[in-house]
Amino acid sequence: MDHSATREEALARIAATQDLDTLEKLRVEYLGKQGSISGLLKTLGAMSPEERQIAGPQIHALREGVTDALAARKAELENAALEAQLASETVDLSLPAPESPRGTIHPVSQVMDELAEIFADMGFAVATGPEIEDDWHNFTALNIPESHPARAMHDTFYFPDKDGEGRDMLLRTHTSPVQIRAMLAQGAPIRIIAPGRVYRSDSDATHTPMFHQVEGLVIDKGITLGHLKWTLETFLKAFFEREDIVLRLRPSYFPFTEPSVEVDVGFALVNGKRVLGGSGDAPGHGWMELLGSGMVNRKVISAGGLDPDEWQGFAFGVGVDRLAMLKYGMDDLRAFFDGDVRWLAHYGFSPLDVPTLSAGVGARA
Ligand code: 2U9
Repeated sequence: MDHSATREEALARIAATQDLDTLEKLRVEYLGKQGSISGLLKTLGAMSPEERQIAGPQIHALREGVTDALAARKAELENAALEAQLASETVDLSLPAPESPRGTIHPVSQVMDELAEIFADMGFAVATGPEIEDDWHNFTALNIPESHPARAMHDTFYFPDKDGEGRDMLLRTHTSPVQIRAMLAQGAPIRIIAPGRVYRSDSDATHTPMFHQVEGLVIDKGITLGHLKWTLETFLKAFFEREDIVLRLRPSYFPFTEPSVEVDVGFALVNGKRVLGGSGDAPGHGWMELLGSGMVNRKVISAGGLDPDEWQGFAFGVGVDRLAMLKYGMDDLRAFFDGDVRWLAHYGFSPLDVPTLSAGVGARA
């Protein structure tokens, strides 16, 4: 039997299809289980060997021709669909945004970016670590043993269960365990800042159960309090964008540093508001406590796997939320964590204003 008429008709219909759905219907009509060409193939079984020898190749050639035509048309239609999509989805990058952007950068994120920028310029890398910590990294390694009153003072959130090794697990009360992990992992010398969330069970107008800290750690040979003072002075001048920032170091106590110093910054009263800058001893001026710091305790250097006779260092800690409030004039800490879009629209920063030392770290939206 001659199948050329069937073939011509099928190829013409395939060539005329304009969409993939119609093409698929044609495929089913010819090649599906109940399809006409599949039907022809089934007739081969009832034929004599002689008949089959002639009809077999003809039917298979028909099936192959239709299969190829279907595949070729499918590729054409898919290509055309892609071309149409590409043509309709072109973007003119020179057009202005249709609406002014609504999202803003939270002041805490902005200040963290400013800190990273300022400290990077002094050769500090940013280190991060887990917020769920074990008791050893958060306390013991920092010279705060089991019985130490600082454990109670830190108002720690403990988890009810111990970890697999039977250790108490907790929400870190400071970012110090990040530095312990860095010492153990990378050895000395070290120059890092560790910014991040910390948790203390404490809540009032000036304390939230979660807040943000940045701590710094330098470990090297021959490090002194002089290096500490220069670093903090350079940081605070860059951060507050004033050359007249004056520091006062006061003796203090922290378990992880020895000696320990609290750092006050001089301020002036301008229209009843505290403005940082100038000596706190001048008339109309005062001192504001801002940072804690000190030379890293020998026991903490040892806990970090280093020899305290070979390596010395300094460390400091400061609240990021506090820094943001002081620099950008917010007076209620709790608003930081309310997620109120009106507050964010007012105090947030433009995503396009990335802090740089040349353009100023604290450019406003
Ligand atoms: C290592 C060794 C020493 C980090 C330090 C302080 C002093 C400090 C407070 C500031 C305000 C916490 O956010 S706050 O309540 N921090 O006074 N932090 S020294 O000392 C370290 C850290 C890590 C390995």
